[in-house]
Amino acid sequence: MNDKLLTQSQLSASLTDLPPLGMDVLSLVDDFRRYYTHTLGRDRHCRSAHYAYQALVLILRERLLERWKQTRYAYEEADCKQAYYLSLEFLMGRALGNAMLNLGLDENTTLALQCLGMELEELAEAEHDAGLGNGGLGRLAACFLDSCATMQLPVTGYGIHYDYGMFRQEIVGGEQVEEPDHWLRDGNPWEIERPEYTQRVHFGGRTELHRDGAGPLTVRWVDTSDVLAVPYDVPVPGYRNGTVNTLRLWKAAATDEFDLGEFNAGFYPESVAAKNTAEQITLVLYPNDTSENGKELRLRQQYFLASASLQDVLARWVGTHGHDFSRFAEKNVFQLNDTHPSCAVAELMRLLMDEHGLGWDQAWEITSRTMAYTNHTLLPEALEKWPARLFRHLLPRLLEIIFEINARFLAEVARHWPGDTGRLRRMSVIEEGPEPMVRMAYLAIVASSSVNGVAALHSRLLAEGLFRDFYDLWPRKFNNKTNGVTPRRWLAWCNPGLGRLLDETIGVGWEADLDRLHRLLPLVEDGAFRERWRRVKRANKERLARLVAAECGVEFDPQALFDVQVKRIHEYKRQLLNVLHVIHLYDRIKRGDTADWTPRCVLIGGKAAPGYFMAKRIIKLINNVATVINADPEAVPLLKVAFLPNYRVSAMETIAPGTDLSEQISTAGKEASGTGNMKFMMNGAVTIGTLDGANIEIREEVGDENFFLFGLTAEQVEERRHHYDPMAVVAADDELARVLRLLECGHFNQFDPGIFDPIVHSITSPHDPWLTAADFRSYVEAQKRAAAVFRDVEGWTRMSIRNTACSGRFSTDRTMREYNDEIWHLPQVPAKPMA
Ligand code: 26Q
Repeated sequence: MNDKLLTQSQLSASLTDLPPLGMDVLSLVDDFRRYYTHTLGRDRHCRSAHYAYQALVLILRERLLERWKQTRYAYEEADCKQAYYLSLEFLMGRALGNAMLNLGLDENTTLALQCLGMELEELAEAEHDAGLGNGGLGRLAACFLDSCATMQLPVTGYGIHYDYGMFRQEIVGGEQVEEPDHWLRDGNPWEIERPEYTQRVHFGGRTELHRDGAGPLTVRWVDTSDVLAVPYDVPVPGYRNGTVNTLRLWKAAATDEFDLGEFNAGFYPESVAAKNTAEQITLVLYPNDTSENGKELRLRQQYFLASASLQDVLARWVGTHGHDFSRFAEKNVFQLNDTHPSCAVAELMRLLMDEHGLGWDQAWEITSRTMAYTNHTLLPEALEKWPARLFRHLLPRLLEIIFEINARFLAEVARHWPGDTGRLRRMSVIEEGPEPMVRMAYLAIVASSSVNGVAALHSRLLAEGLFRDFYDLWPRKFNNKTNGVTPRRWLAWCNPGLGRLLDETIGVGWEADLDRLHRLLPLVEDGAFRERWRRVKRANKERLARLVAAECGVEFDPQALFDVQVKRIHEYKRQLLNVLHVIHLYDRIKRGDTADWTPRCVLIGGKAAPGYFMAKRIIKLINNVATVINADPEAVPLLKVAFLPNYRVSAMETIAPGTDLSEQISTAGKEASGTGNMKFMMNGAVTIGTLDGANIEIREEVGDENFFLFGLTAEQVEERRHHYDPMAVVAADDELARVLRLLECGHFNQFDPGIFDPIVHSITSPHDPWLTAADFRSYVEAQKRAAAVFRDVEGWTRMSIRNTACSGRFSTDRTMREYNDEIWHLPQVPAKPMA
């Protein structure tokens, strides 16, 4: 027999079955040199960190790829249920450190680089953040993916491959200037284009009824303008477990079909221009963190994501199960990250009925069993609504389906509450009026088997307030899933000093079992341990001070209290309250009221939506106040203020470990959860905060003696609104009156008279929705308590340790366990072992 030749199946196996790559230092050094010289073509004259970064990525990438394949094989063979996380945002940040850490290569790559005479930190800085998100919601999606891979859950993220992510913020003359974020300028070595899985997405056109012989009446969506969706896959490694899950990002591409009519008529430019319209869909992320109503391009993005992702899942289903959909709902679940991808509800109905021939009832059964919706906001004005007119123009078939869903839903409401027309009007998916609107949250609720909020208070307020009617109808749909953050990025990677201390004291393994941090509690009373804790914090504060010096040109003294508020700039988050306190401290310094002073460095950072006037004016105020205070020799030893430009994921990796006091000061009842609060806590910061969002649960975990609480409760806020009189508050509080006078008299805007008048007006208006003045006094008192404890070095260290020790609950591993136990019901599937 011809034993030299390989059979076809041996050949195809030998094509993809390779011996595992080495994970030892020598293999890494060898591979690095080969990539650097032979793949990237660099030599000893090259001094740029960029190519060294590229070589390092190639090393990690191939080690990810081999595990990625083993994970796919495992999911295929198990033929198990899978979940799909649909999100317009995945705020991934940098991938290098995460890949090193999760592959278990962090020590060996550091050693390999040392052998080659290079510094990891310098290479890591060469990576652009993947800023494909606005803030909390997008970063939450990224943390979820990390935890799902770590828990070996078959979960795929579906998102958009934006050419431009979140804008880069520059501060010019104290004001925000937005610059485009061309994060793909140097290419993205982490992604893999998979044109073989391209999907086609329809827009526009009209619908037609059709009957084939004696068959059922069917609908055709015709005369559409189509756009191709090309997937780019990003690997999502689990923590040292051989699993690599997938984030699939869709990029829009024009179909190659020219508009022949226009082309032949001699309108060549017009026919080519269509290409631009198609590719615009994934050009740029919308930089608003609340809904911006009515923008057609945004609705195109949303439908593009929903349609491409669902077609992808259905194509895989048909590929393995044929056209039998009877078990589809047992095997698939879609988690909607807010209403942004909620077109998916109507799109799944359309695909099942119009493309796969199912009847309404079977399609509805599948849709309503597979959809689950997460809400991230309590602000009624932030609930997404789209004009029905726009829907009809862009997605005519979807609007028909939405009307039918609504008609059947309202019939159910009418059966439940006969004659209650007020309720029908309130609950309708279509808001009636001169411009009828589609209420996306209601569509998502009606079609989902689960509706969840993101912190206990938030979920309760959804049921009692915003979605009350729906809760009355379907109480069992509603549930809470308190957010978390991944302890791999937000502790192990960003705070290696603390990580080492943990390994040496509570033992290894806390990264994937964060409740073990409780083992720190007995060490609180160990003086030598507290000293080691302080040394770690001190080094992290020095690192943060270097960042602030480099980015803001302000010197922070690491001995001082580092008081930090970083998040999107929004009135409800009350950066203004923080500034009022800073001005009050400055006023005390100028009055000589500085006995028992705690020196303090206040850092504020965050982006404002480009069209949000008040948020931008608040940024200007922070910068002006910083300029005045930092230039005053009397203030300098006691108080420093800096605004950090371009706050982003990679900046937070330096900020959280170096923070003493975490500012979580939103008006109670407005912040759905918050997740920055958890990152700070994990890294040993103490929180000053209101009873809002997850702050409540943070305080429950750590105990009220280790949390600086202030302010009205959510209930008190709602009650107070009815008779709110901020001028009376000011009249009764001389220190607040003095702060407002400093603002009014132009002390911080000598050259721009009047620019802060809108801010003074908002604080003193009886209609101020954020009740800033109402919480001023109790905030100042809480700040005084914090300052006093900080002077008691041992007392503060105890609080700091207790905060880390009690942060285990805020790991997204816990959050994902709850999603899985109560909503998804996925098996844990380990990757196939490597040969
Ligand atoms: C919608 C339509 C059109 C344009 C933009 C948008 C849009 C985009 C982003 C609306 C909202 C967002 C982002 C919201 C967000 O980040 N919410 C935060 O979610 C976190 C994770 O659950 C919570 O911790 C925060 O409390 C919540 O504010």
